[in-house]
Order: sequence, then structure tokens, then C-alpha cells
Amino acid sequence: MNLRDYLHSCYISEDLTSVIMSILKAGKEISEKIKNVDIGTAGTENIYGEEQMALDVLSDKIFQQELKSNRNVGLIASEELHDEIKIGDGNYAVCYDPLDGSSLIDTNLSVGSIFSIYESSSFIGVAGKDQLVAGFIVYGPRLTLIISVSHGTIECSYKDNEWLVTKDNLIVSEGKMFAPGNLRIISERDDYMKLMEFWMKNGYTLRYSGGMVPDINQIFLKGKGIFIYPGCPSKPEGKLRLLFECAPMAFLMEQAKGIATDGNARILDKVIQSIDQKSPIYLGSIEEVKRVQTYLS
Ligand code: AFP
Repeated sequence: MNLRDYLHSCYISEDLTSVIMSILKAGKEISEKIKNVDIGTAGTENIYGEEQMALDVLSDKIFQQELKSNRNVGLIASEELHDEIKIGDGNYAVCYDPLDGSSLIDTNLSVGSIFSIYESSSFIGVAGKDQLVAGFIVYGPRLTLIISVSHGTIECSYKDNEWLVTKDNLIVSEGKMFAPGNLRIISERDDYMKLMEFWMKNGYTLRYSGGMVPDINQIFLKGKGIFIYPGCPSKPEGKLRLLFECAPMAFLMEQAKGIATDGNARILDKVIQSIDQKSPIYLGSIEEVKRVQTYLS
């Protein structure tokens, strides 16, 4: 089955389908640029003061170009831009991280784009549970997509000029695999040290590349494990963005029978107060997330 037929089988409207296809068109173009464009820096900084790689800037422009040409999109927000931008009268609001893991580009590791679609006139005030669609594109040895339209979470692969459904019901259950983000704070957090000791003494497999998209994609495809990115006393909210990274990943994970919290609250219940808002995240199988919450107060 191809993705269009899958979306039709889930009663997704033609208008919303067209927005999804615009996003995937941008992703296909970005996948070509990653292979061919010079990976030097752009000499600019994003709103977090992080140096923008040339591909970050280019990927954002590609997303903007495709979304601005779709009359069904009225609002966009990008991790690389300061504010949300009204671009028309369309019903749908698309937020995206155009190139997540850009610091990995020069090492030739997999990176990705993350996206969400809401029906709202602003991203301020929405919560992750309001998402209509969430997904991420993986620019790896193969071009793949993890997406949910509230009918479970599926994987698609780009083959012969179309997106084909390659796994139609991803489930994340228990298993010994962990992706421990922000390990550098372990000197400030004895509880994190104790959690790491548990995982290591109990034969867990470490899988962490520094790219949220491939690291979480692995949990979906292996059907097990946990990804965490905790905060610390100096940065209690951590590094990952609630709107652009945590909320879409949480939506996909819950649709795959996993859970995602910030250590206290369900990620999908957290209301967006600002588009650059950050959040700690513990995401994966139910038992593993609950275990982490007992260690990381
Ligand atoms: P970059 O986009 O700057 O490479 O950051 C990637 C990321 O936002 C996310 O994809 C990773 O999970 C996380 O940062 C890795 O952060 P650390 O480098 O602190 O582990």
C-alpha cells in the first residue's frame, strides 16, 4: 500500500493529505541536498545562539517554499526562526525542525526532519495532544518516514518515486535498550549516575548517536527501549524543544503504545507558552519510562 491509500483508509481529507505530501516533497528535496551540497556553515545563528549550518538554513527555506505554495497551510513555525509566520488563509498550521542533528552532518551520520500539523491560528496555547499529524523523515542509508494520523504509528519508505507503507503498526514494548542524552550533566546529578549504573549492570544495550531522529527511529523499529534527555540544576528544562521535537515524538510514541513525560507531566498535556520552549523528555516503553521516573526525581 502507498501512503496516499493509507491516509485515505484513515479518512484523512484531501486537504490534509496535500499538506502531508508538501512536507514530504520538502523532505525528498532536502535528502538530495544533503548528498550534494557543501556542508560548510552558514555564518549565521538560530534563535538559540547555535551556529547554523548551511544545510539548516537551506532546509528551512525548502520547507517554507513548499508550505507557502500549499493553500491549505495558513501558519508555519520553524525551529530555525524566531516567530510563527502567518502565510495564508489555510486551515492548517505546520511546525517543523527542518534539519535535526545538523551537528552530525559533517560526520555523515543519519539526520532528520521533524514535523507536526495542527488546526489552529497560533501555536501558542496548543498542546501536543492537539496534533492532527506528527512525523519525522530519516535521511539515512534509506529515505524513510515515521508518521501517525491517530491510527497508530507506521513506517514508510521512499521507493520508485513514491512513499510505500513498510511497517503498518509499530509497537514499543519492553526491552533492554537505552539512549541517554545529556550525559555531560551526570556530574551534577547523582540520580542520573545511579540510573546509568542500573542500565549498565543489567545488560542494557547503549544506542545513542546524538541525533534525536535516528535514536528514536531505532526504538520504533526495534520495538523497545527508552530515550531520555533530562535537565539539570543549571538548565532544568534541558535542550530539546517542546513544540518542534518533544511533542511530535511523544505523539508518535503514544500511538505506538509507549509513553512520554517530562519526569512529572505527560508531554502531550503540556501547553505551548512560547515556540522556543524547552522540556526534559523521557520517552519509550511504559515500564522503562516509569523506571526512569523513580530514579530521576
Ligand atoms: P543539533 O541539531 O545541534 O545537532 O542537536 C541535535 C539535538 O537537538 C537532538 O537531535 C539530539 O537528541 C540532541 O540535540 C543531542 O544533544 P547532545 O549533543 O547534548 O547529546
